[in-house]
Amino acid sequence: MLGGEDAFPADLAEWADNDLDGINNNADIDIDDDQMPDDREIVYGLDPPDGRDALRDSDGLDNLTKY
Ligand SMILES: [Ca+2]
Ligand SMILES: [Ca+2]
Ligand SMILES: [Ca+2]
Ligand SMILES: [Ca+2]
Repeated sequence: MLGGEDAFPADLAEWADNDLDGINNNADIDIDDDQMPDDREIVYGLDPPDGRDALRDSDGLDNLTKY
């Protein structure tokens, strides 16, 4: 959970855009643009705002390939 951080406090519909792709985090299914949806990152125990973790794995296969 990213609780509480709102970069646009004046606009309740506007939230931080973590990956700066023009889609606010609350509407963006992939907030780090690593091509793995955030819900899938959570399933794999990854960090949705971390754009590098989809390519980081312990078994030699990157998580993006497995996805
Ligand atoms: Ca975004
Ligand atoms: Ca992602
Ligand atoms: Ca995105
Ligand atoms: Ca990630």
